[in-house]
Amino acid sequence: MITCYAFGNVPPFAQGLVRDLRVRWALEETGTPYEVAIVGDGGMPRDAYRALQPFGQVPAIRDGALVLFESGAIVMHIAERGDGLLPPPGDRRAMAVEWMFAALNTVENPIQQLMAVDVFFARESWAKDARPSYLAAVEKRLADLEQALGDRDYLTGEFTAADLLMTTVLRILRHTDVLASYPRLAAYKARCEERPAFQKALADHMADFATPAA
Ligand SMILES: N[C@@H](CCC(=O)N[C@@H](CS)C(=O)NCC(=O)O)C(=O)O
Repeated sequence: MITCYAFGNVPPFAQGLVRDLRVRWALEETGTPYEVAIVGDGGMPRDAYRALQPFGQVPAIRDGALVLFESGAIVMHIAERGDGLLPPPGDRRAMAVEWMFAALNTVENPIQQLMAVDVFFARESWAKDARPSYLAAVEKRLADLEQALGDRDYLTGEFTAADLLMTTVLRILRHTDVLASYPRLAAYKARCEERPAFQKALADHMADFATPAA
């Protein structure tokens, strides 16, 4: 049985975005049995948790003797052991893995930076000055991503772990209306979010917070 570590409480802006959602979604898609262990807020003390996750961040998982951190590595691990998130080894799998890295390295970085100036540093004057350039960087990535997606339903044609990760990355923009300018991306994100596995993962993720968003 896999144990997925998640925070017991986060501010409302983060609920529905915390990266254990990626892990829960992958576990649900593959039908992998799992349990959730809460970190902090009456669960596992955060100091002790650092033995599992060197940066004190979630997610991490325990799978037998294996402890893993980094949401991308965890999703890859789950996808390799279950069915439905990665094609068999070969060219199609390589392309799915390519898009997993694109989601986390190329698309998430500018989106996370925009989130930082909008939320974490919202009161700083430098953040207000810098926002237009952070926004422009996001818009450039989204335009290129929409172009690359073309008229396909999913990044490589079939739903894979890459779409799972990309969807959770695009969700980080929910405090803005940026995605509305990219209708094919917005439809792509909605298509992925409609999946029953995502809906179950999101409901459970939200239910675990001690202080739910109003
Ligand atoms: N690259 C890491 C990022 C993990 C991460 O940033 N986790 C956030 C929650 S979504 C966290 O634990 N933040 C608390 C902190 O950094 O202290 C991953 O994908 O797992």
